[in-house]
Amino acid sequence: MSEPLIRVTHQDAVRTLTLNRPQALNSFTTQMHAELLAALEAAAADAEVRAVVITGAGRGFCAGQDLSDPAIAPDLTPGAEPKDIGALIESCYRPLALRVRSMPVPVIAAVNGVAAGAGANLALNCDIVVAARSASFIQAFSKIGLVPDCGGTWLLPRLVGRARALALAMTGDKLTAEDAERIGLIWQCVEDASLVDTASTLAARLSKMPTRALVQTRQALDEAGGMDLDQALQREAQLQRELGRAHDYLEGAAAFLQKRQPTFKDR
Ligand code: T3D
Repeated sequence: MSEPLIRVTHQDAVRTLTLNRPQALNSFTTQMHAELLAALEAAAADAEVRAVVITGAGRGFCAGQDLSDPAIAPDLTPGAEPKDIGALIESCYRPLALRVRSMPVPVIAAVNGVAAGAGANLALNCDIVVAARSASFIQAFSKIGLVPDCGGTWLLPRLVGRARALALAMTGDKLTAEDAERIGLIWQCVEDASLVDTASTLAARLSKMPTRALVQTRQALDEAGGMDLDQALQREAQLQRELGRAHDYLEGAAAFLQKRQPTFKDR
């Protein structure tokens, strides 16, 4: 039997999904897309899962689209009809970015090596990005005549501002993990040997927190980008009204007052 392109492991309430095409730096084929989406759907549907970690096998995190995939690679025969890359984005990268961004649990990217093109933006769609010091981020699209996809045009200016977003996207230069942390593209750069431990400790910690509130925090932050202050304040009131009636708030407040550890369960 052939190796799965997404390795799925589970420890306590944490589901880890490992991109598994190390020989091609875990670049995306349509099969890997299908397996990753299915693994994310399964994690979303499983009430036992309270945090997800996405990482890569081997020396890379993900080098974006597999440019040699016959379904996508340009046909170099003179006069050949160009392939419809937009259709690939619609059928694979758009569902992937939307799925990661709407997961009902926190999602951590543990970036173990180079993250290029859509691979970089897969990581940036995650809620918290931790990267090994030897990892790097490359908006490789401009080098092959494309624009950032997998949400890159939306994510980059929000994360690092228009000036840095444009420079990263136009030059396609490699950004080290250390610099990615410095400019606020990612949360944390750690020593290579500490990556797995840092990501799993963080995921375990988040898995014990009030999941619904964490996920609504992500949604509120994303929505607030398109709102004025008063709209954001109204949305906050609406969310607090809903969360204030839920188990986790009552448990969290009671545990604080009773000086004990809370047990959260809303998802
Ligand atoms: O159709 C479309 O393009 C639409 C989709 C768009 C979404 C996108 O993601 S566009 C961006 C696609 N990605 C890239 O352009 C990145 C291409 N890769 C690289 O520039 C370099 O590989 C890296 C900078 C990421 C890493 O460089 P390095 O020197 O560490 O490794 P390498 O030797 O280049 O790669 C190792 C192997 O992985 C190599 O195979 P080999 O020679 O050992 O058999 C290489 O060909 C393969 N590989 C790396 N990236 C890809 C890939 N194979 C297919 N597709 C890749 N994207």
